Amino acid sequence: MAAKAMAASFFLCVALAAALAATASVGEAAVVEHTFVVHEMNVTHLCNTTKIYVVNGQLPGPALDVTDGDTVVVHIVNRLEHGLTIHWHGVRQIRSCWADGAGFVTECPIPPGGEHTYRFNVTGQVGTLWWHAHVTCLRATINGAIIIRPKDGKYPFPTPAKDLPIIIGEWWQLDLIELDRRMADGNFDDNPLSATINGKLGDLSNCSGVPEESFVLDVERGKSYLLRIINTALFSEYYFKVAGHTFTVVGADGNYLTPFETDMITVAPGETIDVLMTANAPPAHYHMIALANQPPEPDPQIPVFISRGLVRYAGVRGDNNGLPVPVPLMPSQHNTMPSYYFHGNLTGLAYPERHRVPMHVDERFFITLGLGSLCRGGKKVCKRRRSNETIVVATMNNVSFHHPTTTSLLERYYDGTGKGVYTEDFPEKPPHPYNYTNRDLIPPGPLEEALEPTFKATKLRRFKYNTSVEIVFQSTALLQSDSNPMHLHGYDFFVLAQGLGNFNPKRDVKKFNYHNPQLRNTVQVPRTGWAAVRFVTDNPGMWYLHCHFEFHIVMGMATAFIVEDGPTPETSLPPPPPEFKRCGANGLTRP
Ligand SMILES: *[C@@H]1O[C@H](CO)[C@@H](O)[C@H](O)[C@H]1NC(C)=O
Ligand SMILES: *[C@@H]1O[C@H](CO)[C@@H](O)[C@H](O)[C@H]1NC(C)=O
Ligand SMILES: *[C@@H]1O[C@H](CO)[C@@H](O)[C@H](O)[C@H]1NC(C)=O
Ligand SMILES: *[C@@H]1O[C@H](CO)[C@@H](O)[C@H](O)[C@H]1NC(C)=O
Ligand SMILES: *[C@@H]1O[C@H](CO)[C@@H](O)[C@H](O)[C@H]1NC(C)=O
Ligand SMILES: *[C@@H]1O[C@H](CO)[C@@H](O)[C@H](O)[C@H]1NC(C)=O
Ligand SMILES: *[C@@H]1O[C@H](CO)[C@@H](O)[C@H](O)[C@H]1NC(C)=O
Ligand SMILES: *[C@@H]1O[C@H](CO)[C@@H](O)[C@H](O)[C@H]1NC(C)=O
Ligand SMILES: *[C@@H]1O[C@H](CO)[C@@H](O)[C@H](O)[C@H]1NC(C)=O
Ligand SMILES: [Cu+2]
Repeated sequence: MAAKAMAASFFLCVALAAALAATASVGEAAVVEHTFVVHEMNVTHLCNTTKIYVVNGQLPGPALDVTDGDTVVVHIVNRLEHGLTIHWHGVRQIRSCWADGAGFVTECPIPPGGEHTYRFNVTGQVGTLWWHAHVTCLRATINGAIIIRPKDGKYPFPTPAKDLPIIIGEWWQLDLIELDRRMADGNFDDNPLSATINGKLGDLSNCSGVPEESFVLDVERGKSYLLRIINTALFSEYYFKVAGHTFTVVGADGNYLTPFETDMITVAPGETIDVLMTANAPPAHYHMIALANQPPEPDPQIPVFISRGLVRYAGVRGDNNGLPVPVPLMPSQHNTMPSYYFHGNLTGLAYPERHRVPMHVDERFFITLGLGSLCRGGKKVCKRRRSNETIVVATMNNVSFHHPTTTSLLERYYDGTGKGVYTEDFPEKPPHPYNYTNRDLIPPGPLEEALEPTFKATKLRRFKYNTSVEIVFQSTALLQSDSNPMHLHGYDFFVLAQGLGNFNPKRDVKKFNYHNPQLRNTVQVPRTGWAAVRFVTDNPGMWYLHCHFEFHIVMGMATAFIVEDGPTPETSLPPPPPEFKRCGANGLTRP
């Protein structure tokens, strides 16, 4: 009975939410207001009914459709028995760090039954970003697109007939809160069942021969479509292709790119890629495929994750006029080079106020990304090399980030009570150099034993306002040879260069692109390779920096940057807004 009453009031709320999704004009800029009710929902896939967590009954969740300069107000109603925050991925949040929604970094989770309002401006960005839950695994189903349209309505490319998000994700049968618990306990053996495109598993997945529904994109011959491709997966980078068609890449992470023609795009978790696709093939049906890539053995292997959808031309019979539907030829899932080349071909489209690469560097970081291990049960000595006596963790410069669980770093910093919670000594380089990309570091190689012991700590780094920071991220082969999509909150950085093997300043600095580098919030650091980025600390606050592979976050591949206030109110973080709920409000801080 209680459940029934809950359900009734819930539906009322969803109706209310729909009614509240309103846009009100304030001078030129608008206020875009939404209510997101986060709730449980039963969904059946592959003959199994599973409880999932969604916003307003939608999977993927509702898109925020805004114009550069708008104010966004989102009221969150948490109907879960679990805490969560919502992060506005890629939104620069200039002087609004309080609204960043990074759990335990900028705020404590909204407790079960709790509510919270996020209010922020979208300024100087255009293209595609996205929003997602930021308390661990919930983001697999609690996510949606943020579409930012240009102020003057003009694109630096022919205006598409239509634009739509293409959200590549994963279908998890395992309860996501259970997955969370298992990962926190050092168990990383769980896998999703399938890839998804806009929530659909696609017809390559079936149960007792009944295929799953496929995502269908209906097109008209001669028209062009802006596909806003977003990878929301917890685990994998994806290759995406449509048979018989090519793409013009025009943007990424809410910034324009120099148009680039390709027949395949690659998208890592956290990245967005905007492409134009013109329906210029003979009218027919064409398959689209999203395929997860992964390093080959001896890296631990995951199953093949694939979702197949359809591009369907108007006027073609449902059975494709009796003809076979062309399928795109995909690279081997073990070949990660197409990702390397794809990212290597992206450059920024210069627009004056945002494309000034800082030519001097005040602080320089070289950050290794890899795995390490701790002895179970707090022991000092144990058998290493992926033995069951260890817990595998992830590190940056040999520090595995310890996430606070009852407090937020921003509040501690703002209140001046950070002592005992964090230190400000995140190292600018690894403690001692080694051959980072030596494949013999992958078990059962002989070399990892001495390097894998590590430790957990909440080590941050503090910057003065207006510091020019350079970071070279180095993916290592320590215990595994994954790539690492590194995401910085509150900033876009210039991606100056990438390379394979170990970064060598003598050789590689020459390759830096100061002319038209891409501006990104996420950089895919290639497998056993490196990427160099630069940014200026012009946004005060507490900014999470982490790998966007969920298991790497949970394992500790993270830190946070404190950016101090500048000299004026316009360069300082204002006090928390009135609607901000401090940790401990409602007596609930934990999920
Ligand atoms: C989902 O199914 C379970 C088991 O049948 C049921 O107890 C629960 O109330 C359902 N939840 C929702 C939100 O419908
Ligand atoms: C958003 O912009 C408006 C107009 O410039 C400003 O008054 C307001 O304080 C900004 N809000 C936030 C949350 O930054
Ligand atoms: C259905 O999914 C649950 C996990 O949510 C799993 O325990 C169970 O084995 C699955 N059943 C089948 C028939 O696959
Ligand atoms: C169902 O899936 C199985 C295993 O993936 C596959 O071998 C089989 O061909 C599929 N059947 C249909 C009708 O798609
Ligand atoms: C661009 O892509 C092509 C084709 O994959 C590749 O040969 C080339 O090396 C790439 N360029 C860069 C700079 O990565
Ligand atoms: C570790 O594995 C060994 C051999 O497979 C087994 O005997 C032992 O019980 C395991 N220890 C733990 C703590 O799981
Ligand atoms: C580092 O390891 C790589 C891959 O195993 C190897 O090709 C390279 O020669 C090594 N470099 C040095 C300096 O030993
Ligand atoms: C990390 O530090 C530990 C000591 O705390 C050391 O044993 C290990 O070799 C270091 N690993 C790396 C990759 O630097
Ligand atoms: C930031 O620093 C640069 C030089 O490093 C200086 O030219 C500029 O005026 C500074 N900007 C602000 C807002 O302090
Ligand atoms: Cu990573």
